[in-house]
Amino acid sequence: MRCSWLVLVCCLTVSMGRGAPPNIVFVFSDDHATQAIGAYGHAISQLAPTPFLDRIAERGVRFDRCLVGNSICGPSRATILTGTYSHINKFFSNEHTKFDGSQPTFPKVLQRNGYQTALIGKWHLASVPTGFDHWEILPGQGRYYNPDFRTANGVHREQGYVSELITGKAITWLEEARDANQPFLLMVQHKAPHRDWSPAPKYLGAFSEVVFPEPETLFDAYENRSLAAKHQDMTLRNTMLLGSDLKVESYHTNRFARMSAEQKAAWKKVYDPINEAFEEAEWEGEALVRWKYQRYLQDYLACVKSVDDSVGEIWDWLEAEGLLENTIFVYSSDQGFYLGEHGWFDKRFMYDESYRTPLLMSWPGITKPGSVCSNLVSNLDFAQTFLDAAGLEAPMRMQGASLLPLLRGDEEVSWRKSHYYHYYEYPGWHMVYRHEGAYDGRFKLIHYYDVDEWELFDMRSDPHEMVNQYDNPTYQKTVVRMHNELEQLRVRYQVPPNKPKSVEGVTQHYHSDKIKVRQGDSE
Ligand code: SGN
Ligand code: CA
Repeated sequence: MRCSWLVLVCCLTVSMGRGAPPNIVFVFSDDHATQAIGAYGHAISQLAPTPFLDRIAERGVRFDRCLVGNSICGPSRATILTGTYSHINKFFSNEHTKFDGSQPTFPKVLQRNGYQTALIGKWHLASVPTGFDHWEILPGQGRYYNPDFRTANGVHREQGYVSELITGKAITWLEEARDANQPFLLMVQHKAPHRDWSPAPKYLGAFSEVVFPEPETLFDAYENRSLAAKHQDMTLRNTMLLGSDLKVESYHTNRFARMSAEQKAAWKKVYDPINEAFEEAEWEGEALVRWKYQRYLQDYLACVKSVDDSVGEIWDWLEAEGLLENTIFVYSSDQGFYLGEHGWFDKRFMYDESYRTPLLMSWPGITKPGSVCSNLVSNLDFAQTFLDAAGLEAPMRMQGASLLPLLRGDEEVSWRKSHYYHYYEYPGWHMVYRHEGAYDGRFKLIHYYDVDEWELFDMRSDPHEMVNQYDNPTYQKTVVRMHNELEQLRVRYQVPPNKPKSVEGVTQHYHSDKIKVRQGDSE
């Protein structure tokens, strides 16, 4: 225990008038699209309900426009911890970066001010976590079946399914390690529903009979868009692998290396018949894309079920212990995800499905049950929100804003009118060109600066972002205004000038359906 009574008393005094500092339970997942959460009302989620996630929204606030500053795992996590954009926290991309744990983070501030802090699950920032009294993380991306965990004492392997193990560890920490005299921060960070979408034994085949509605843009031909949309390597058609992604065994020889005989038998019982039917059908072209889409969603949504269960179990535990009343319960993901929109999976683009991330927050007595907030909020704001809730000052360098006024339903609050985005990882997985942009809630301006191409979308008339209006004379006033907006955002957030690099000769694509076994799969 790191807190002294004096510190705790100071902390309690600071938050006087708000009652005891609240506990913060932050359940966080990886690549969870809003389309796959019942509370967001999308057709897909109606076929794969998420009752426990929906309960957070029923008791609290559903944020409809929670935007990420950089739609990729490590950078999003670095932003959440530090309350800063990538160019400030220096974690620009997943590749070859190590998070500098010496910088100010919200868990550190909470810890210094009387909070007990714990982190369990996916970390993906390469360095050792700082600011936590307890941590137990998955090395790298982590594994779905029988994963390794890293603690301060080294790495060990555990039998079981990753989401269930993480939930169990979180509840064990609450039961056994929590100090009832201190408020706490518990961060529960799931691997699911990240690629390769391997469901828990109990949910294997949970949706194999369900036919999910296809997105309107499944067969997007990327006309009227920049080169970036055409150049990416993240389509269901070409990039999604039959073996590792879609479980067709003949394309994948080493999936079972980590599984027990029992796990393997459960797996084969479900997938063998699906695969036999697939081999017989000999799908091609659009029919193959359609088959891939259904298989993708069936497994993705089965993974989501375990995350939903996790939320339910932790919530129920807090409620049974009488702790829920003074707990801010938060659910979010590191970014959104494409579930077939534009023919894609993965993220990275500033297009809506991966730019927008789920955010559900409940705080009894503060949040009005069932409220919806459509302000432009961001993962940049999480750190300041948690510190504000604890009655603590945020470090000056943090660049977001506390969501507390919005949680309280204060409609008069002055809030950002536009949001800044910047993606940096190129060349890299899925080959999405670097880009930055500004979004004002209706118009989105995007600059792919390595190829110097611009896009302007009118989200009101074109919510699926299919028509670039940048050169359309009708939109020229908006183009000028959005250029200004982008410049102002760059100044406000102290973004250094971009240094365009030629993309010529960069032809390396990471995937191909012809590759039967993905790199790094074997053990
Ligand atoms: C892995 C995935 C990619 C994914 C990145 C980043 N490939 O490399 O599809 O974009 O992670 O994801 S996989 O074949 O190994 O699954 S992130 O969530 O960590 O940003
Ligand atoms: Ca992710």
